[in-house]
Amino acid sequence: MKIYNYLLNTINSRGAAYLVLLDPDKISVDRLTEFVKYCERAGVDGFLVGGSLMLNNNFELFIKKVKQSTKVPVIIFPGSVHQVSGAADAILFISVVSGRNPEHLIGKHVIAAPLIKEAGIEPIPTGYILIESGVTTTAQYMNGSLPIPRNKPEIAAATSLAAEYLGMKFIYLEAGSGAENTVPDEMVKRVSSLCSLPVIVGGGIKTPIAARQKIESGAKIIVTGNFFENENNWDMIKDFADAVHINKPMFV
Ligand code: 1GP
Repeated sequence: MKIYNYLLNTINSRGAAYLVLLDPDKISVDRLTEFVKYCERAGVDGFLVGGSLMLNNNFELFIKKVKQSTKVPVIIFPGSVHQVSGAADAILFISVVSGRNPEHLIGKHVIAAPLIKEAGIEPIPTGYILIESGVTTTAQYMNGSLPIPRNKPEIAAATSLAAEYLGMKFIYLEAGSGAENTVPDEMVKRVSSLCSLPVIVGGGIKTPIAARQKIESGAKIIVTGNFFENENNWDMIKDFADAVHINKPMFV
């Protein structure tokens, strides 16, 4: 429970937590150390590592490199059962509760659980909820199930409550990497008010203002990935971190 508690403590002390997603397929290994150090200096609270596809075979090496470059936790955000490594600190043990595909609700988990035990990393049970966000995202396509319509916050809220009753520790409202539209603020509000689990929001967040709006709607953890795959945006990482850390004034 070390990393789970770290995230809860960060939420308590900073108002919310900010995680940066590193997709091994999308970030050049040459600039990885520099980027990770840059993020840590800017106030990023941890890293998620993973991707819906894995086009290269260097997952373990990638995680080791991230771990060597930072003191903040490195958490696997698995796109498949092949993304398990003892080099990380924890893994989001995600069940796609928005879908009705048994493989992504429990099937893959049966295969992954013994691997996680052997790797000795902390599993963090997370109810993962795909939200319609414009064009079909890779996450939606790979999952093979319908996302929740973006104008149906009540379905997202009821799904989150069910995940809470099933014993999940976090809810992840996911618009999908590179989404056209972020998870609607109204949906974040409805989920956060019905369900008492901390809510993670990610997908398509491209401005500090958008990140702050999700926090003001009740999100407790923000994830960005795509936006910083463009190196020209790196100097905005601190603005994102400050926007998320609602206990601190913004842009100081
Ligand atoms: C995807 O929520 C994450 O799983 C991050 O999305 O890459 O669009 O920031 P972006």
